[in-house]
Amino acid sequence: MPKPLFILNGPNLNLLGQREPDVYGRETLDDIRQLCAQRATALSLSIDFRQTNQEGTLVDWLHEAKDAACAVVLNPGAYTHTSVALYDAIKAIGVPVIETHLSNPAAREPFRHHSYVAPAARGTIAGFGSTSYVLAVEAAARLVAAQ
Ligand code: CA2
Repeated sequence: MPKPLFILNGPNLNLLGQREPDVYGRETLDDIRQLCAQRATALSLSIDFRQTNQEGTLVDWLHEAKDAACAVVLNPGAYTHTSVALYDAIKAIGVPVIETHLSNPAAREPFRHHSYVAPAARGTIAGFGSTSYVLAVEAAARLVAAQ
């Protein structure tokens, strides 16, 4: 078994399933955790699934991933559009990071069109609801297998 796949979730994603189902779907973050765990197990990966509302905690977890994770699936939430600190952390760790979004920010308000994370990430998956996470787990498994 390789090191676990970190799946890191940023601010307000703990509220999933309670508000804005038209944008983010009806599933809770725990539902998404279970989907990811099932897919990861089928791909012989383990996951470490976390959520925080704190930008600095996401930075700390990315630093931790440097030695402890095979890859990172990251939904930075609104920090996608504001955080140079996340860009710097991803650049610093040398572990592939897959930027992942439930919605398609490019099709939403203009302030969501820029991502500070995208230029540092290995790639981005967005717009498929909870399936974005499943696709990101699959992409991570391929990256790990190719390493
Ligand atoms: O589509 C995504 O996954 C986002 O990362 C979600 C962020 C948003 O700021 C990004 O532009 C795109 C927001 C997550 C907020 O989640 C909520 C869940 C339920 C109710 C309200 C917000």
